[in-house]
Amino acid sequence: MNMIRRTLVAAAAAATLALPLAGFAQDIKPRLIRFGYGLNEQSNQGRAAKFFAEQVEKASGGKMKVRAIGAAALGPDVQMQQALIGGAQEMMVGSTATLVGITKEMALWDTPFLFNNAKEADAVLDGPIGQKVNAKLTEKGLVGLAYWENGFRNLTNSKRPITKLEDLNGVKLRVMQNNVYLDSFKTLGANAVPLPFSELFSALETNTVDGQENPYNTILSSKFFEVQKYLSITNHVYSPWIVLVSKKWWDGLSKDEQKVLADAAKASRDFERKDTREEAGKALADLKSKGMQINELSPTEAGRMRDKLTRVNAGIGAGIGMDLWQETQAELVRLRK
Ligand code: TK8
Repeated sequence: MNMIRRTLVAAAAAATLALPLAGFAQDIKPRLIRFGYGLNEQSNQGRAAKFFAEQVEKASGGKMKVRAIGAAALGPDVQMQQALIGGAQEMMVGSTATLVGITKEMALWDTPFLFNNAKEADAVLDGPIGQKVNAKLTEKGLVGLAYWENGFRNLTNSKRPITKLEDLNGVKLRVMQNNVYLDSFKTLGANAVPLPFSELFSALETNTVDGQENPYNTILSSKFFEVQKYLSITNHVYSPWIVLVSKKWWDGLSKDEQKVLADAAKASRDFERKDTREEAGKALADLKSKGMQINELSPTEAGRMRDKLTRVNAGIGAGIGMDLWQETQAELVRLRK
């Protein structure tokens, strides 16, 4: 071997050793990941999707590229879930509530007043119970990477402030496509109508429905204040989002590629929860300044609503299995000590 050749071989070997991303597809083309979501780019969901994309790009040295596509341009939650299962789309983030038709255990998170605060939600979602529920997705062709915060949900409508249970009578209220929500609001006396989120603004605008329920952040970012006069603070349920991957596609990734996505999902979860909570802390004042009339239910009325809603709990327990239900109740008791 002559001198030049030896130097070249050594240099090539050094370059290979220095390559930190040896487990990545060495094609010229980066892996393209379509990451769909339902809210707009200016929402907390949009900001976190962008953060996730940046993390993946950085950690993979540009070998994996996330195209975050918002405003349900790839379809509403339910449609994207099917695209992931079939392998036609790689990733998404959406409400756990819209997943219940696929994985019944997800209905646990729809239990009215399950969590008293975000700290409890984080502990249960990120702990063994959250993992157990998440793991159920794999039998259905989905991989869940992290729970993000959608948030505590509150009621808005165009008819009247909801100051007591009876005020909900006959209010045509959009709910997510989920039986627990449907039962809950029927139980409260509303005329509950399931609709995908992507159809909600126009349904409110055209008075097809009178009201809806979502966290402050969404009421703000989706400009529901333009078509809703009254916001009644109920905090009736804590709603998580979940970052999902197509299992069909995931199974074809290298271990290193899977790790990049899993790590980025965790980092985006921490970013998202912090960002969401900061925004929620200011949102009420923002919504007021946009002209919304805001009221808080009196403790007595909140209690009446709570009592009525706990009646749907038996159905949730039966649906998800009593073991999971009791384990969750026990964990909450432990956390509250
Ligand atoms: C966004 C939805 C939304 C949810 C809803 O795709 O549908 O009301 O709160 O966040 O998942």
